[in-house]
Amino acid sequence: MNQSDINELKSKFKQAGQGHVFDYFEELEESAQKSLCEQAASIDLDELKSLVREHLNQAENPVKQLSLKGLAPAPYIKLPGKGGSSSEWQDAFKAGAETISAGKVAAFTVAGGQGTRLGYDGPKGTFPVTPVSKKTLFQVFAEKLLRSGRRFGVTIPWFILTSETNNEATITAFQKSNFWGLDPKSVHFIVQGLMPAVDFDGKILMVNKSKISMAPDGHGGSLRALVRSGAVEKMAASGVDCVSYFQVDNPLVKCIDPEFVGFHVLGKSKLSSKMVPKAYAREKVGIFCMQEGALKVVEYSDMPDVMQDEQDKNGSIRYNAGNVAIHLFDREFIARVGGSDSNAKLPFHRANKKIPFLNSNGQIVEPDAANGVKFEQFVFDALPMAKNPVVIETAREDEFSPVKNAEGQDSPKTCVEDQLRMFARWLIAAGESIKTDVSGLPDKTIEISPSFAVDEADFVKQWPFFEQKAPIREGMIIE
Ligand code: UD2
Repeated sequence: MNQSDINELKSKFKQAGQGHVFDYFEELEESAQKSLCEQAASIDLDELKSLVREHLNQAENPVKQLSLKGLAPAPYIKLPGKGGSSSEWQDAFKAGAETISAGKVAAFTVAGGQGTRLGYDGPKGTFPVTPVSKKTLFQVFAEKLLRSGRRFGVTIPWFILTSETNNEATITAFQKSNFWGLDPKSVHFIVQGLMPAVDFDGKILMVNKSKISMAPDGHGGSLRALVRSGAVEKMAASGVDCVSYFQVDNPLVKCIDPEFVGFHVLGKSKLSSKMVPKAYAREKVGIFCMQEGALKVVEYSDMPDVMQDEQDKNGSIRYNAGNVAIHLFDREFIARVGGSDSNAKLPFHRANKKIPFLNSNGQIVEPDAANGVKFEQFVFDALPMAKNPVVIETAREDEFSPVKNAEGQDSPKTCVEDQLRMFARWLIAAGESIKTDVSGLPDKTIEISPSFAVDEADFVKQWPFFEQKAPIREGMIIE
């Protein structure tokens, strides 16, 4: 950046009422000046201005309450054992298997989050999760993709969303482990975008004299990151039409699920999703709903308690379809929502946070209470823009056990136990006997490697080829 570019940048910030960003510019060393300019240049001031107007100028724009008008539970395709049609699921498997075998499906993991709740220092994907060999989340996904690739005779491309803070550490973890046997050329890291944090008057917060306070733009930002990074073009060039999206925190997820792909393709859907029936009425998950003919996810916090507690005529929870953040995106739809269509942008949500900042006396302040706002996009806000959205049911015990908290619910302990129960079910389905308690937890700590089998049906097929079967013993790893 030459001097005239710098002057132009400064004046743009001044005009936008954000001139304070450069208050200490003259006293900075050249390298710090350079990095501040780079940070500043990455900010879309027009976008920020409209966000501040929409979210912070309450006099002009009072907080919009979610309209509940016409809200109804979303329809979904039920599992065969729960009222769905077996033949429909078989047709879906066939269509999905064909699509995957044709190389049209890529995996996409969002792993840009900060993982603060887990209290783990490092990219969440490097957190060990399996019961015996303590494989990390990334290794579990890598092995699932290897196995699915072998099953369908293709190499499945894998796109991983990282953030500026964890990108390098993520890549290092992959390199150290030789990509767990994946072809490094099939793995693509994408750094997600950042948004500036602002105070309650809409002024950009500074971390120090040379650094703007920026935060990842939410998992919804993954769509524009896929476009901006050229990943969508890469997908198009290699014939990928369908992107299997999942979060880094859930090792149970079927990264590549033929039935899900089949329903998506047969339904000509632009964006498909999986639901699990809520565990209890006020479970803290987003809920799939219909409104004015469009599918959407309503966050539990936006849904009044009475509505969350509503029951249908059978006495079941009426708003039952919990969002587990597993989706299939049509590639062209990503291109539209992530870039080319200015009428199809994801909205930003406001989150009030405690954000350390540089005050007007040039001192760094650690606030005791929320003092500022971060802006994030949510991926499920793309749903109302998607044609023919499909929602299918999945069983919680087979596909959803995220690691979110250090203890209690959704913790490493619950996740290990859920994996053990699932492995026991697979062994029992394959004809083995294994002792379990009433919750299905086996009396032995065992592990089935994802490179051996990715789901129950796959396991039942593979099991006859496993040589040292009996007895099922403590610490056994089936791989
Ligand atoms: C999300 C959903 C919730 C439910 C749940 C299922 C929201 C607001 N809520 O809750 O409805 O579906 O997941 O597990 O989404 N991430 C990024 N970049 C970011 C922020 C997040 O990549 O800027 C990734 C993060 O690494 C993780 C995922 O997105 O893989 C979810 O993020 P979270 O832990 O903030 O979402 P959570 O658990 O509050």
